[in-house]
Amino acid sequence: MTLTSEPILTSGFPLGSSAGLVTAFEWLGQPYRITRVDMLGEMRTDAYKRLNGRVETPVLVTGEGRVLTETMAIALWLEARDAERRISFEPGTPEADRLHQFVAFLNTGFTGAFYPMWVALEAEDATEGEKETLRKFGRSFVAKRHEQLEAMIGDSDYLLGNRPTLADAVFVGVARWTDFHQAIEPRDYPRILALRQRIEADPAFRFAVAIEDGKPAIGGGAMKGLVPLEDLLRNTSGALAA
Ligand SMILES: N[C@@H](CCC(=O)N[C@@H](CS)C(=O)NCC(=O)O)C(=O)O
Repeated sequence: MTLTSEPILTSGFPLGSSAGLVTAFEWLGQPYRITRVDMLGEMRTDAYKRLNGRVETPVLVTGEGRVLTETMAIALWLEARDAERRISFEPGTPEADRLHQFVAFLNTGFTGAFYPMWVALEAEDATEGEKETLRKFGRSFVAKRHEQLEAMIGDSDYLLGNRPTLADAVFVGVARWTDFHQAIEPRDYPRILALRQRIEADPAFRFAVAIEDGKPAIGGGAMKGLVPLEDLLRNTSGALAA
């Protein structure tokens, strides 16, 4: 297999935040491919470490074969290609500034709040007491960021008006972690809950989850096929990100 001119996005499973960016690609509607990455297994290999030295998903390989990591960088890459402004706003406008503000908050404070809970889950050497401390702090961080996000949400259907944008995509990839960790009571944050329910019912997100789960899925037609990780790694050695 050789890499095509279509960009390739990794979809990390289980429960990768990258499902948000897959959702964004679906909403954008431009051709792309997906490489599924088992974050508990094949992501830990030396070959993957050469793709992303921080051993994380998401990773985007552009049509030119450049490797781009970090959710925010990939979101801005999508914005730059969204000439029809389906999921973003004209750069330089107040709406675009606000979109960046939401994406930054979601990708830093909101996403980061869950990290103690992931650490508690994965820390093999931690005592039960240490894990409980991590979970306790995690729950309070997640609750604080939920309160803040709840206050940021207005009366519109989506974060920035009545159509979904990159901000909604970044949100939906992460917001579901509350269920897995049972970090907060979702009904305490009715605007966030309504937003989640709206986007989680969207065919684009349902497609992203089906791909994550390894189920057959078609999507809106922009996704042109799956690329095995070994092919992606073979074809990107020599074009790696920092
Ligand atoms: N700063 C990175 C963080 C990405 C991130 O946290 N990825 C998680 C999955 S959603 C990951 O790969 N974690 C690796 C691990 O759990 O070991 C970004 O925004 O893209």
